[in-house]
Amino acid sequence: MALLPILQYPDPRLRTRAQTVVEVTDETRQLVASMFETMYAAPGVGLSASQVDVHQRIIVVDVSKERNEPHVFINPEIEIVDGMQRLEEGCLSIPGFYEAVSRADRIRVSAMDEQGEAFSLETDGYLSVCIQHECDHLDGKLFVDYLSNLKRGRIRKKLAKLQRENRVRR
Ligand code: K1U
Ligand code: ZN
Repeated sequence: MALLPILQYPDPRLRTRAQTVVEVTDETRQLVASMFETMYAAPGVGLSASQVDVHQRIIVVDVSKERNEPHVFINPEIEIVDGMQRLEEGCLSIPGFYEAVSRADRIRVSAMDEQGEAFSLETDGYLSVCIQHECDHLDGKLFVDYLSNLKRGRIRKKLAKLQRENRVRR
């Protein structure tokens, strides 16, 4: 297992569309273990392989308070079941910024698990939001893309300033 560096917005690699996983191997399972380690350390409630510069369709999620309900989705496909919700979202690639985004409430996700077995899960609320956010990453989409140009521009400027300041301090 290893802590993996997380790409920071506006890194263009975050816009890459991830490839379908053809076979789940020991290498896939090692990547998943490192993604969980990285997500828990950040700390975060989800992480996509895209954010650690591995462009394969893999996401990990754990929205439980006790941090003991890990979910792995390989090649996830989302079907919207019903409803809409609006919750605040953050992103480990855009640290320090939280904004409300409207998304589907109840969804069904079909995917493969770490053994390569197909499964599906129906869920809503925070877990649903987090899965949708992570699946967006696999398509090169970020939560700031749902915001107005004005809000996105402000976030970009503030982040650039913070990144400049960090570079000077080091
Ligand atoms: O994809 C990511 O960058 C992870 C992101 C997931 C997410 C958060 C909120 C709504 C939708 C998706 C994060 O985990 S940001 C950090 C965060 O929300 C958090 C961190 C520690 C404890 C609780 C939440
Ligand atoms: Zn994110």
